[in-house]
Amino acid sequence: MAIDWYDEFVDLNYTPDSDEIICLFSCEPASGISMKEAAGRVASESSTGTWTTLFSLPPRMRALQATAFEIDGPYLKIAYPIGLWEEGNAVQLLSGIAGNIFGMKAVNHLRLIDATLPEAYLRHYKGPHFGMDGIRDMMGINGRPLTGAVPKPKIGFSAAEHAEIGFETWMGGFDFVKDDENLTSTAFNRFEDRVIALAKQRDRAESLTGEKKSAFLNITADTETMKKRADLLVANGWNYAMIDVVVAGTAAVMTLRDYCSDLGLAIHAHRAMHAAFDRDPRHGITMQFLAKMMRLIGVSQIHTGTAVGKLVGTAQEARVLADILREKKTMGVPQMSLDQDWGHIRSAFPVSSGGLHPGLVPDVLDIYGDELVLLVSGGIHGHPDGTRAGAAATMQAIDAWHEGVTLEEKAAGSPELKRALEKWGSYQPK
Ligand code: CAP
Ligand code: MG
Repeated sequence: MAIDWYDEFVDLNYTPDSDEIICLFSCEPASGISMKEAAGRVASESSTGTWTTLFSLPPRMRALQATAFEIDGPYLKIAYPIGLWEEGNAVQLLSGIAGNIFGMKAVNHLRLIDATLPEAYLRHYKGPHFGMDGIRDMMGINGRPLTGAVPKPKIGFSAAEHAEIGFETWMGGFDFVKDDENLTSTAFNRFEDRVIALAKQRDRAESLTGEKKSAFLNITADTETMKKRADLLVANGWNYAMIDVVVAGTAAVMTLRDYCSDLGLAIHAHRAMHAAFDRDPRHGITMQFLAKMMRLIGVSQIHTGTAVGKLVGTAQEARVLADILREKKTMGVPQMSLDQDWGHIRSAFPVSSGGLHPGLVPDVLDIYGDELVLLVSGGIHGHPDGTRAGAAATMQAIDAWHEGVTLEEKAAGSPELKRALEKWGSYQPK
């Protein structure tokens, strides 16, 4: 008597239906387990199966079984019938295709690389409230990246000090002041105080510059508190909320997406904790899949790396992430991503941040182009002449890239950029 039925979840001649979700995994089977046996186990455990044959198996269940249909070296593709998935519930999708399977003894390593979501699945999601065009219209910014900075040190300032640094950032030419991922509402910098103090400085900067200024204020907390903080943002004239989406969780992001959308708030998604599961190339979940989920749910923008800054991530990965977020139709890159027709789902901005300074701006823009949110934080507050000069130097570096001149050539007529290059040159921090 057969003790298990995993092989019923593998059919290398199977052609998926157009409404099935297709997942790409990489897998290293445990010793004594073939790739085909591992594929059956992954498809089984992420759909209807379990470790043993069952006393009874209603025939209709077979219509819900996933099918491992392609094995190419360590890569495998699995098709999931649409009936497995609750309409509009991204949390349940994760429980299925990114749940138990990572702990199976049959695999030494398993990595969820990407998923192709069919229209039959996409139709239940709203996606980003604004899209990149909507954000640009809201801010009145065209023809260049949106720019922002986090006050540094990343936590410790009072609300008043934070707001003063914000003013200097805006007066240097930046569009946004961003809270850092670990700044929420602390004894020395209560969220309410920061919202109000920064709004006053914003109004000053807007009246002095004639430009729209905004901020990514971090509402991250339990969901009910996040809703209250979103209300406070709107009451003080803000048009963005920031959420640490990985630590807050997919369910919370789904709730706040609709809540913020009703309030007209865009969502800046910080991805802190992502490297706990996306850094090891052999195991976990890629940033590509996280970016796809967050666009699907509907954040307005999410961090996607710099390639040249202090945090891991290659230029190719950054380009793939940018396509997943920005394009109407994403073309898959072998072993990195799958094709995706986004249908009605609006676009989202990639955000490049982490160890950047004016000397690295051209490298980042060579990767992303202008359709980007560029965050330079230590790279402006560490400028020899202070925050405002640092922001100005960064804007001069963006201009240099647009003009097709080197930073050194630009620096000849841009004193703030000159001073930045004297300190950092093209140093790539680690
Ligand atoms: C960058 C940053 C961001 C990282 C996040 C920091 O500051 O504020 O959180 O960019 O990483 O705290 O390090 P600096 P990623 O500009 O001073 O480095 O963008 O890869 O998610
Ligand atoms: Mg930070």
